[in-house]
Amino acid sequence: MKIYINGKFYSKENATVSVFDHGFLYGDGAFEGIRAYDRLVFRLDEHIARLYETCHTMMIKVPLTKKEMGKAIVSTLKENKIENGYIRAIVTRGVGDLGLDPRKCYGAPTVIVISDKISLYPAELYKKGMDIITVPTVKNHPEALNPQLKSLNYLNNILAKIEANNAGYNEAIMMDGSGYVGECTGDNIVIIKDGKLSTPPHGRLKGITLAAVMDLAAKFKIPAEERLFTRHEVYNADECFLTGTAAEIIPIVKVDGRVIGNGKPGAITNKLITAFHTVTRKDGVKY
Ligand code: PXG
Repeated sequence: MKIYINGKFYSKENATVSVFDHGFLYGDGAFEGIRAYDRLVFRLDEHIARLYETCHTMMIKVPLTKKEMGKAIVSTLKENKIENGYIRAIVTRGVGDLGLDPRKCYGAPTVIVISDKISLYPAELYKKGMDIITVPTVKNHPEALNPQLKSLNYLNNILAKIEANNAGYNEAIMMDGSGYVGECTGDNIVIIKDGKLSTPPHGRLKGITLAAVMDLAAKFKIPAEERLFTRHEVYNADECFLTGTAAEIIPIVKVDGRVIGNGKPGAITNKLITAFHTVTRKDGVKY
């Protein structure tokens, strides 16, 4: 495996950063998870735009243009001969001293691109559907940490994941501070009731997979809305699924012990999954 760091490729063993890098010391950095299917990078421009927006708010000046970042991502895929896989692009504040003051980071931001193969959940769950729970850890208040910031600091989500894992589950639904459904630890959530899709309007990452699913829903003339909903509505939905670059689309068949619909992945969910598989192998940046 070859890993891109600041314009050069390193073997996995030699791909290291300084312990003084603020990405390591404080989670002071940004990242993106991206997927490639049959040598097509899915929604590359959207991922790069989101990475640069996070860096802009964090006041990290990415030392590459967006075009150069796209080239770095594609060259990492080529270097590793990956035709179908996952890409992690990371930009950190760079090397500084032991204080958190970003002005003390004297080096340029660190840019890292890793490409590998991952499947987030066991393969059979994509067919059977997954059983998940809600957890006590609520999402960070959006005015404390905006959910659009895909920063290297994922502790809020990791704590929720630990709660799910401790209870014997793979994934957790996190509520927002008002008790409405927010999102999962690394995925957006969609419920379907009477043929209509609903996803929370705010307090969650504007997922690129979710946007692709909403485009497909529009194409199929399936009504969709962004609105607040509660746990009760999740329990009583006809169908439910999660979306994310790492997770792709995974059906949810039970939440907190309540069976969703008939306990099997629903017809609309399956239709969207099939269409998503087609679109990801058709649209994208070719390499
Ligand atoms: N919400 C959150 C909190 C995320 O981190 C998504 C939604 C889905 O967004 P996209 O744009 O990918 O459809 C994410 C992204 C993991 C992992 O290991 C998950 C993400 C990123 C990195 C790792 O579960 N999810």
